[in-house]
Amino acid sequence: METGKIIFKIRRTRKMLNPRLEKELNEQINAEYWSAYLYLSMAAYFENKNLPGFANWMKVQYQEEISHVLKFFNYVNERGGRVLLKPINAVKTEWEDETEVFEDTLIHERKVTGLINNLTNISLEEKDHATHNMLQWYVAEQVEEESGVDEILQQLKMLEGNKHGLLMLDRELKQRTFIDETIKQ
Ligand code: OFO
Repeated sequence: METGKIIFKIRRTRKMLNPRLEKELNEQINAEYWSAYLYLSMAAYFENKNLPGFANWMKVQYQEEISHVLKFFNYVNERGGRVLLKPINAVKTEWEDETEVFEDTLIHERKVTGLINNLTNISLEEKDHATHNMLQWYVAEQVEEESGVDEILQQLKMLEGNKHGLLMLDRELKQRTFIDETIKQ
């Protein structure tokens, strides 16, 4: 048998990922990429407003989303599935103020939580316990995402546009650094 045919046969027999989940996981890779793109757009907005701390926070958020993409990417491949990248839709580029950015961020993260919960439900319906187990990392991550964003949003609301307070918060957000939480598991 020719080498190409052997590889083809091995690849076919290696496939373990449920086709419905393969499709849904590909959708989620796109959604996570869109999240990254959105946060980079928010970072650009803050850079333009001379708020380097806010911009830094969003750039770290961008890096986190890319790590979420890669975790799904690696998982699909590990299970013998096929990653098919789709186009990334355009994102918002202008906001009223810092509070509106974080309101949008919280709305977005709640939406992502819904997507993760939906994927988890599908993994249970399809009795795919490996995918269900992998998704638990994202379930926990979404709790952290929502609570971290909400904390900043509440602080912004308390400031009510106070410039000094805003600069203090900017200094605090500058401290955030990227830690790849996906490799801890
Ligand atoms: Fe990937 O957690 Fe935010 O979107």
